[in-house]
Amino acid sequence: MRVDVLTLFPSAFEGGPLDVSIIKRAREDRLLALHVHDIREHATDRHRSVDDYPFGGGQGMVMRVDVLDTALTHVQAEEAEPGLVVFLTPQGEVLNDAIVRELATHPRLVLVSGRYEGVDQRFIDNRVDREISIGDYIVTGGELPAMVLIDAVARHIPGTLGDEASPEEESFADGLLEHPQYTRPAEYNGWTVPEILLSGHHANIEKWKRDQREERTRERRPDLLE
Ligand code: 4FV
Repeated sequence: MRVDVLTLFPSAFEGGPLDVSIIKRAREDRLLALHVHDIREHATDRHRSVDDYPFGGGQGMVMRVDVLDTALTHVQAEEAEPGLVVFLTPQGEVLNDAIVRELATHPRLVLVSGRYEGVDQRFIDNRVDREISIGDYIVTGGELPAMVLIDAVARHIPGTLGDEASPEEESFADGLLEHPQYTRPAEYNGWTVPEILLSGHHANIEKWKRDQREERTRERRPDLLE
């Protein structure tokens, strides 16, 4: 999979969560190709401005349609096949496991990380395929949301997780939360491990895990059961 990111802060994507562990290895193994692009390189005026005051007044600044459109056209042209354009915004569909799995089926994604109050609506109306939110709260920029999306999607690229885990057997895959996990030491501070997990009785253990997942989901996320 190829992922391009359009951002005003390319350095945010260096030396961070996309440069360690599983994602780092996926990039080294050429399972994931990440290309980060500076939107400001496509500013045309002598102040290299990428934003301006909102028409109709209001607080803050808005990112310019001409700069974003030029930047996106340039990036899309780097490959024969254009990528699915995803704009990270609080106005988007809230990201969940089903959306992550759908995005992971695309050979190329082009993510747009905004800043300021937002971007000119004409860019969204004419050049964006999907608007995605990572949750109902506001962060300072679209960079972290883009990294969250890249990390979640990359886990579904065949070979990325290796035999560590399969995305099929995890929370949300079947709409249930995960069961409690335990490991050595079996004894610590008087805090004990459920006997059943030490019993070696696989059928009983699997039933316990299933019951725990259903109970937790009922208690914590009944919305998932609907
Ligand atoms: C956001 C979110 C988010 C809004 C204005 C960046 C900020 C600023 N993006 N999911 N929640 N974006 O808060 O995706 O430009």
